[in-house]
Formats: sequence, structure tokens, C-alpha cells
Amino acid sequence: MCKPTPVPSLNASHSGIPTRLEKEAQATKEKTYSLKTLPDSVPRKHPVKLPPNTSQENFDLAITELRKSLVNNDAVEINDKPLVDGWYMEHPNTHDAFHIADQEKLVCSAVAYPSSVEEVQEIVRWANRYLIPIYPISMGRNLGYGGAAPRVPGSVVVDLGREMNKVLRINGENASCMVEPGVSYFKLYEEVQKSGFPLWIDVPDVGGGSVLGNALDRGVGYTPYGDHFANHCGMEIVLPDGSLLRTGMGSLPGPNGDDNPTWESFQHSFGPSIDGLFTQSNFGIVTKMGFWLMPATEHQSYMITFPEEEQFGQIVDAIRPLALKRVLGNIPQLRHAIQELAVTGRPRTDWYSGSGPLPRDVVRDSISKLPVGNISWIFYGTQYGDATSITSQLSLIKKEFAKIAGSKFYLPSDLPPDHYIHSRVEVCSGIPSIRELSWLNWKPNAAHLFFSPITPTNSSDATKIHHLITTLHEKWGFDLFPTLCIAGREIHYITNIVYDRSDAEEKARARKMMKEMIDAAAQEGFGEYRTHLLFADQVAGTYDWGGGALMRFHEVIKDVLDPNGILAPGRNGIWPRGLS
Ligand code: EUG
Repeated sequence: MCKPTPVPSLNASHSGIPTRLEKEAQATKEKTYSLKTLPDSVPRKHPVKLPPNTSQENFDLAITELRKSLVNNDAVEINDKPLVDGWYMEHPNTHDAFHIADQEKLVCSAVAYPSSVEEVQEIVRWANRYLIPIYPISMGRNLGYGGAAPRVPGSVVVDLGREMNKVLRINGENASCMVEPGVSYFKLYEEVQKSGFPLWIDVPDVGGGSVLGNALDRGVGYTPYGDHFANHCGMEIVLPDGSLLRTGMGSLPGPNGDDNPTWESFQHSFGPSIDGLFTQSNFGIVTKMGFWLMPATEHQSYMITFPEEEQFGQIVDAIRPLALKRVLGNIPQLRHAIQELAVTGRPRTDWYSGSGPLPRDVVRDSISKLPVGNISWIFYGTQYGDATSITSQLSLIKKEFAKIAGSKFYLPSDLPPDHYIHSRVEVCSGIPSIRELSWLNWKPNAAHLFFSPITPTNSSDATKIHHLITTLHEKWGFDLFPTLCIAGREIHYITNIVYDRSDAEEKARARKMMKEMIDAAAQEGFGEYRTHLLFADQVAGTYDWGGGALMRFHEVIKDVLDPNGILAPGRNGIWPRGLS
């Protein structure tokens, strides 16, 4: 394939790469492109996808009016050009870059770029006048869960991030910040460094996402502040009627018209706590959000390997008490050996030329040649605090895991400089990275889809869901890439399904496997914490205790706040009256 263009820098674009990672990003992109067989774009099969029940004439009228009400000349773009999947750092806002269905299935009709909260309000009022569904995105990097794509094809995507991307303030004393939707982890990190305050941000596995958007989807990271929603403080929201709301202490006006001085200090206000209503929902557009930052500290990452596949339950049971007692410093990850192969960035054909899933003996032979040797599971943890407490924590942790036969403990200094653990050191101390993208070289034109059930932290439940997922991966012919984020009481069991975007048959198989996993898991009482747009209805349908009491509650709120059903209809399975 052709040589890829330079990766946009953070100086030039809100969604770009910081200077410190420019070389690595370019090399990663070039490697991925070297495996690409798909052209950058193909001619569109269909004309512009219009919003539902909207004639071309009304659409043109509506767009003309929208253009007039927004200040920037290029504030509205019609989605009529060829669709370009791009690359992680140049992701599209026109469709799902990781299209698990046809590339043209989930497309918007147009993209609007508001440059202020007032313009967001204008857009919402406009949508109500023309009954055109709008779909807000912060950065649109929700890859594996639908990217920037709207649930209802033909919606107008409201790309908040391009123009609204400021870190509004960083408070060094309060250890907090207030951000707009277009602030990525990369950007917040740079801004905190510039501020000079000794503070950390918390980052997920890859750093290109929106801090605000990730928290609204209830994403996680890997410092002690890893629960992103739990560490938010204060929101500003444009409601579906165009009115503006501030939650928490932001609802109490500050002196002289200033923002309330405790907005980023206390999460609640007086009366019900409503912030959660704006996560994984379609009840409002969040335009500002506060976050707590962690005081920088000493830290020590480590890795523990386990030789046997069957030790899985034992590992889970060893983690639980350590996590419950908060001996473990962060939400650790437990990964399967096959990830150790994938995260090297080498394609699967380097290890195996067959078509089905990698046979276990091939994984064993391959992993045996890597520095960790013949192992089945790898645990990545990090401890925090002063050197003395880290030492005492580590001795407790080592003692517990040493009870598992054949386990081995490593510090980063025990492993070669190109080992993945060094990227874990960064992620677990709040430095955003792109190393995790290496997985995307596993197959040509690779994309991924997450299956993300929650299980209690105990060996019998965790083993049950692990077997269910393993069996269905074998049945449908996919390599199993489990990454488990293990807390004291629950596990986010993240399954990374990697597929070739050029292969319609493989994509259909991945969709069928996903459907079957969702149903089979629900029958055993397991549900997903988050899912791709295309599976939202099915997942929402599994949370049906009491004859669907929860969804009825969501729908009552939806219809009161958004009687015209213009805001992200169908998001997380919540449909407005008359559209389900
Ligand atoms: C990961 C973790 C997630 C998620 C998607 C991916 C990690 C991948 C804990 O949540 O939703 C390595």
C-alpha cells in the first residue's frame, strides 16, 4: 500500500499526537499500513443518507438554516464524500472506522461543529424544529464500541471536540480540572505538565480518547483514580430542549456570577444525585466536566506470570482479598499469554499460518521463545506511595501469589526495553500511550470489537464466563484475547475480538458470535458494562428484571426530557416514544 501521510500533531489538531510520541506514532501507522490490503476509500454505493422521514428538500432547507446559525463557515459538512477509515490518530467522524457491519450501514447525513455552548443549544433547538436526530460525539474515538457512528443512520453528528477542546482550568491545590469535550488524554497530560503542578491524570490503555467522553461511557484507567466516572466532579449539560443545566455544586451560583468555587470539590448538590443519568444515556449533551487529579507519587509496576491455563480460578481468588483490602494499588490487568504475542505488534502469520484460532500448542511454542517463557497468564499490577510502603505492599503481594505453583515475579528492570511492561509503567502512572495499538497488526485491515461482561470476583463465576467465552470463540473460529480488569468485588472481563475489515464473512461471524455470547452470558446472569452500538438493544434487553422495569424508567425520563426524540435515539437501547 501507499506510504502513509504524516500523523497530525497535537499542535495542529485537538485530536493529534503530542510531540513526544510523534516518531512512535508514525512508525506504528507505517507498520499497520504495511499490512493493509484495503484501499483508503471506495466509491460510495449509496447517496447521502438522509435523516429518517426527511425529504431532500427539507434536509437542504434545514442545513441552510443550520449553517446560518453557526459562526464558522465550515461548521456543517455534508457526509457525501468517500468514507475513509483512516487510522487511530486520524479517525473519521462520518461512520464507524471499525465497521463490524457494512461500512455504509452506520453513517451520518452531516457533521456539525459547534464552537460554543450557545451553538450547541442552537443545534438542539434546530433539531427540534426539523425533527432531525442529532448524535453528539466528544472525539469519536470510542473504537470497538461504535466509534463516531450514530445509532440511527442519517442523524447529524455533533462533533463537539473540534472547536470545544479547552482545558478550562487546572486547580493545583484542589487537584482538579475542568475540561471541554475535545480534550484528549494526550492534551490533558501536556497541559498538566505545563501547569507545573505535581499532578497525575488517569488514562485508559490508549490515550487518544476524550477525557469527558470516556467518563460518560464509564470507561476505566489504571491509577488509583481509574474509575473515571467516580472521579468526575461537576457537569454542565445542554438538555434536549436547548436549556442549560449544571449539576453538583455548579448548581449554586458563585459570587459575582463566577462558577461556584466548590464545583470541582463536592460531587453532589442538594437533593437527588443526577449525574449518572447523563452517562451511557441520551438525556443531555455534556459540555463541561470536572475531574479530580491525583497527586504525583512514587510507583512500582510489576508483572507476575503463571504457567498453567487451569490456574485461572486460583489467580482470581488470590486477587480478591488483596483488592478488597486495598493492598493492590490499582485495578490490575490479568491477560492471557496470547496477548503477549499480539502486543509485540507482529502479525499472527508470524506464529501460525492456519486459518482457525491459534492452537494452544502453537501459543505455547511461540510464547516459549519470548522472554517470559512458557506461561499461560500474566498479571500486571502497580503499587503507589513512598518506597517503604511499596516494599511492604510488594512483600504481601509476592507472598500470596507465590502460593500458586510456578508463578514468577518480575520488575520492569528484569525485562528487555521493548517489553510491554514498560508501557504498563506509563499507563499506570498516568502517562498516555499508544503501545496497545500494536494488537491491530494481528490481522491485515484489523479492527476490534469488545465483549465486556461483568463477573463477581470469585473463581467459580469467573471460570464460568471464561469457559463460555472460550467455547464460543472456538465455535466461531476467533482467537481469544481476554484482558481482565480485576477489582475486589467485580471483574470487567474484556474480550477483544480482532477481525479483518475487508472480510464480510469474518465480520458476519464476529456479529453472530457477539450475539450468542450476550445471550449465553445473560442466561448465566452476566451482563455487559458497555457495548457496541449494534448490540445495544440486545444488551439493554438482558437487563429486564421486573418485566423491564429499568428500561421503562429510562423511557419515562427520555420522553419527558426529549419529547421529539431528537437526541441520540437508541443510544444504549433507549428509544423515544414512537421510535423503538
Ligand atoms: C479495555 C478495557 C476496557 C474496555 C475496552 C478495552 C482494555 C483493552 C475496562 O474496559 O471497555 C486492552
